[in-house]
Amino acid sequence: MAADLSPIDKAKFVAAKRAVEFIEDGMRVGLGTGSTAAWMVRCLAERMREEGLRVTGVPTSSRTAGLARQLGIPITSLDEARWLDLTIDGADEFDHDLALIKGGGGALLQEKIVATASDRMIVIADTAKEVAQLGGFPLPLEVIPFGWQTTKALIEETLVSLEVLGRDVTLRMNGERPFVTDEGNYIVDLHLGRIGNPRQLSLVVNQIPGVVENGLFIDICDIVVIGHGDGRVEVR
Ligand code: ABF
Repeated sequence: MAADLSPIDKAKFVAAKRAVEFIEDGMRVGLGTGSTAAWMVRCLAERMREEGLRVTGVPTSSRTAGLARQLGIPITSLDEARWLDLTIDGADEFDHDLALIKGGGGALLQEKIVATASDRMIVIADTAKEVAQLGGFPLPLEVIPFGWQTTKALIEETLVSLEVLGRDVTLRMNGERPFVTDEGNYIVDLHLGRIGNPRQLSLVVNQIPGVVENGLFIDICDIVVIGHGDGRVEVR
């Protein structure tokens, strides 16, 4: 599976492969979204084929559901599973407290619900995702389409009141149209540069009417598995 991979894909692959070793027979597992998580789904399918491992997956997006079905991994809904043993997902950034920015792929809402409903969450990442301070990657907020421009203005006002420095807030587009999430919502991206107090920001933006959820994952991730381009893996 790993033949002829670029260093970045190799890093994602080795992190995914190592994380899949945490999965035990009979587990209910949250399946993340993104290119690193896609490697994890492939590695899981391989273990299930080769070792007869039985797992039920709960996908965090229609994309991941499609991939899992294609690879023969049994999937169910979170409502059916209720509680999960483990979720494995990618991230856009992680810091030394294992706080994360997620949602670059637009699946942050399902990802946060599924990760929160799991006994443990493992993030798989390449070395480029590690940062001293979150915020270099734009922070996604999922917003209801109704009145989104008002919601965006309220977000901007909130950033001013918090004295957040970078305050560029943009609607995520898909060509000429707004990007639409699996839940039918829009995403606005906050280009902040750095986030001084992620916990405060996460609580405050979620109070704004029209904001459904934000991409800060705090006290949710338990372990980060970091892949290097030369095939080394670190578990933290
Ligand atoms: C998901 O996919 C996200 O929350 C994050 O935005 C993205 C990471 O993608 P990749 O693994 O392709 O870098 O995990």
